[in-house]
Amino acid sequence: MIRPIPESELIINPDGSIYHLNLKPGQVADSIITVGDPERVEKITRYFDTIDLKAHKREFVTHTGWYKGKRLSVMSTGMGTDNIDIFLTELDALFNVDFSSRTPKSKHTSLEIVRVGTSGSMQESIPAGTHLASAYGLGLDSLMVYYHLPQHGMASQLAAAVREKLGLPYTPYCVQASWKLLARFGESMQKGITVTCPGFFGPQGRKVRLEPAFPEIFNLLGSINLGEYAFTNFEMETAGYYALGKLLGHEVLSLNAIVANRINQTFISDTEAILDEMILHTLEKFSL
Ligand code: R1P
Ligand code: URA
Repeated sequence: MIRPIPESELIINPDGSIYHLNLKPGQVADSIITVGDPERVEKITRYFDTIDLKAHKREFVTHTGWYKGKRLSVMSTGMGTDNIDIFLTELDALFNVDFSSRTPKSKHTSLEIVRVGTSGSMQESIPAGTHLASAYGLGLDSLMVYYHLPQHGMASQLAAAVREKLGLPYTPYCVQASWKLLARFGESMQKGITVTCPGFFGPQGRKVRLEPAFPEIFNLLGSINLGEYAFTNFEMETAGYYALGKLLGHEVLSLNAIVANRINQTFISDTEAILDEMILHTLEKFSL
């Protein structure tokens, strides 16, 4: 007999909802748009025909409803891969764990998850205003130290090249996007390797009052030339999504609205307009 997952490991609230996401099985669609900013959820679901469920707890806001005949959920995660650990583990449990027996279900449900987020470009040729689909996510954060992520092929070569270029004391992790979702949602977009950082300032080479340890990080990464894709942009979640998504058996793609260009030090004034275009594109592709 399979041992139930103990109460301390999979925490279910008294009302039957999962601990952080505050959701019960059945309340989330198997096609999901994710965002960092909780206020962006409503900016997406205002286009829905109906919204059947709204829930929130902490930074995790969820709306589930219908867009042109397609059942979708839109969920916010807050910032950083530590949040993605909580988000993807609990989201997966809602589908793949039987809450009454507290055991994994024998039939696996694979989700389609598309992140719609903002990002900064590290290539002069990719200006603010660009829509970019992440072909790979390279994580400079430590989340994957705590899981068993197999690393091979191009992804492991990219991770080794970054370690060498920056002289890091550890090897980053690198994971490919869902090729299926990349073809479907990213076909018309710029593609590249997204570098996921454990912070917005120092880890992305930004100086406000403190001197970053790698002030040239965007030039160093931007100059690595290996394979089909260049290192193109910084953000804070993609690699965590790709790595945990792969381990949990889900299709994941990260779409980035480039709001800053780090080389020519520009920031787009109307971030809402470029995000809105990406939102409408994503909704349309889901509805086809
Ligand atoms: C930093 O400003 C935040 O913006 C990006 C980063 O990944 C980080 O979460 O994504 P979102 O716009 O989705 O939050
Ligand atoms: N989000 C990031 O993490 N970095 C940027 O430069 C812009 C958005």
